[in-house]
Amino acid sequence: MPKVTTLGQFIIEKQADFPYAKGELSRLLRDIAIAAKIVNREVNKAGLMDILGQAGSTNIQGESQQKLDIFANEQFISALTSGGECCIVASEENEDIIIIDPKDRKAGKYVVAIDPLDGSSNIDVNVPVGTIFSIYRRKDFDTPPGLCDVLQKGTEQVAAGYIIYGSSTMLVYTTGRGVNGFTLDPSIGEFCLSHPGMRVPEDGTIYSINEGYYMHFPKGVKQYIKYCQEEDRATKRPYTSRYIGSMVADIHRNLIKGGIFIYPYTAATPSGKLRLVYECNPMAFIIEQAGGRATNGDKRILTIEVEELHQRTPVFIGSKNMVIHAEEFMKEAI
Ligand code: AHM
Ligand code: MG
Repeated sequence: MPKVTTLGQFIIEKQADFPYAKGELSRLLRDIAIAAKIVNREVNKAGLMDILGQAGSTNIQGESQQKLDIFANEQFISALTSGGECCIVASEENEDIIIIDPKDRKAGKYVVAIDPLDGSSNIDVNVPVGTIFSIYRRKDFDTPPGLCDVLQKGTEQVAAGYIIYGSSTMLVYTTGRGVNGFTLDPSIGEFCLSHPGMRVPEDGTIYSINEGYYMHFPKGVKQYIKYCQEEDRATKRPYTSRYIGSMVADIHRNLIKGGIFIYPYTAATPSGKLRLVYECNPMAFIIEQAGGRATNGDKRILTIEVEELHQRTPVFIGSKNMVIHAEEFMKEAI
C-alpha cells in the first residue's frame, strides 16, 4: 500500500524546521483544517438546499438554514477563537477585527486574516469556491492586541493558504518553505499530501481576467490582452482565456498549469476589487513561494503598506515571465 501522509502528520514533521516553535502554529493550521472540513461538508450539500430548505428558512429538522458564507465565517471564527493560539481574527465578512481577549497581554501570539468563502456567488451554480487565510505573528507584545497587529505588510506573513472546494477539496499552504497541497479523502476524512513542493511554471499560456470590463481597463492591460490574442507560433499564442470568477480556483489552476490572473484597476474601481489583507497578500505569498510573481502592475504585492483593513489593490499574479511581461505593457502605456 502506498504511504499516505496526512496533513496532521506533515505539520508535525515540519515543526522540526522551526526549532523554537512550541507547536502553536501547527495547532492553528490544524484548527483551520478542521473548520475547512465542516465547511466542505456544507458546501457539498449546497445543491440540496431546494430540497432541505432555502437559506433563511427552516429545514425539515426544524433548524434554521444559514447562508453558506455566514456559516463559513462562523465556523472559522469559532475554530480560531477557541484554539487559544490566536489573539485576533480579521474576516472579510466582518467590518472590524475580532480581538479575542482585549485585556490579555499574554493572549495567543498569532493573528489570522481570513476570507471564509471567496466567490460565494458561484455556489448557486456549482462552481468552485474557496477559503483564503493568512497568519501573522503579533507585532507588539507589550500592548494589548489591536489593529496595528493586523495592518502588517505581506512580507511579515508566517503562513498562508487556501482551501478550494472543487471537484475535489484541496488545502494548499506555505510557511515560507515552499508550497504543499493536500487533497481531502472523504472516505477517511483526512487531507492527504497529494501535491508536494508545488511550483508554478515560469511561462504559461493561460490568461485569466474578466474581459467584460475591457472598455474600462487601463491601456496597458488592453494592450496585453491583445498581445495574448495575437497569433504567434514561437510564443504559443494565441493564449487560452480561462476565467472562473472565483479567485482561488483561477489561481489554483494557473499554479498547476502556468498562467496569469489579472484583476486591474478600472474607472469604476480605481483600486481594483480584490482585498489586500484577505485575498492578495496570502495568494501572493503562496505564488511567490511556488516560484511565481505577484505585483499590482508595478510594485510587489507583499511590500504594499497596509493602511486599512479592507484595502483593495489591483493584482497581476502567476507565472513569473507572464507577470513581468504584463508589467512591461503597463509601464509602456503610461
Ligand atoms: P467576493 O470576495 O465578494 O467573493 O469577491 C471576490 C471574487 C473573486 O473570487 C473573483 O476573482 C472576483 O471576485 C470576481 O469578480 P468579477 O465578477 O468582478 O470578475
Ligand atoms: Mg473574497
